[in-house]
Amino acid sequence: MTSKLREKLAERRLLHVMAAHSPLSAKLAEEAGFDGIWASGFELSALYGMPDLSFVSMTQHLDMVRAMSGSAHLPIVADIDTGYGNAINVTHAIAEYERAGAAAVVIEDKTFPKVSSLASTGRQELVRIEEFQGKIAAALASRRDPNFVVIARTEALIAGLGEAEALRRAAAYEAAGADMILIHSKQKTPDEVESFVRAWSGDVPIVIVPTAYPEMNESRISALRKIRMVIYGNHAIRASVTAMKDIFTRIRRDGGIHTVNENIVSVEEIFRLQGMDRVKIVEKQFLR
Ligand code: SPV
Ligand code: MG
Repeated sequence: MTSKLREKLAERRLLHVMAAHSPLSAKLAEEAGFDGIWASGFELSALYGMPDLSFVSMTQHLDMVRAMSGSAHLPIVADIDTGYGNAINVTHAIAEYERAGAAAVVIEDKTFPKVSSLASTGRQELVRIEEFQGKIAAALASRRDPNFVVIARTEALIAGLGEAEALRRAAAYEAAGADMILIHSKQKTPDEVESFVRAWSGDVPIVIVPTAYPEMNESRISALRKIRMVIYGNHAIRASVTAMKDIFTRIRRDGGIHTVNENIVSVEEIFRLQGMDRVKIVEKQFLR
């Protein structure tokens, strides 16, 4: 999958990466035609009913990456937050994520434990630039496959440090060897990110997560020419919650499942997603 992601990146078009929190959601993203899976820390935290505050452990996240890579055929971009510690911890994390089947990692320049970037209030502290360069260098030195992509994410705009600091950090992370730069923003309009992208004079391409500024659609992203990956950061878990809330409420309101049956997928569709057709073949072959 690492070479598949590199091949897609070499096409020099915008790659569309959808968040997933389970093998099932990863499979649905694949069927919908996305280029990759975002193994989102936010989504997995929400799946466990927990805030995105480094509560989910590396082992829990790795288990999910492993499960998703076993069932979907798309490259996985793993959200490894701050790298689970310092540069030494990063060397361990990279080896583990590569082994688990990830094609790329995104590592962010916040302090551990992190606070969800999208939280309206909260501590958003960054580590020193040199320290984060050390983490990037550690990630590059520990990957066994040179095609494994290391994406450096700066939270300078999230931390309110302004565009100049964001550009300074992005340039420093490129100098440390990052393959791509993720610039994150939680402003309600695309202005902040568009301005950063226009000012970016580095050689490596940019990744964005436009959750907070949804009017930044794909034609607007492509017009900037420097963004090579858009991550839809939490739309799998939000879509699931929307659907479950609706159906659960209607079942309680209507006193049964009779009114919702037409609005949810059939059991046969779930059988299909579970791969029950394969089970039938194996049954015929081996059950004697
Ligand atoms: C995630 O999906 O876990 C992310 C993106 O890191 S965000 O929640 O917007 O920070
Ligand atoms: Mg995250």
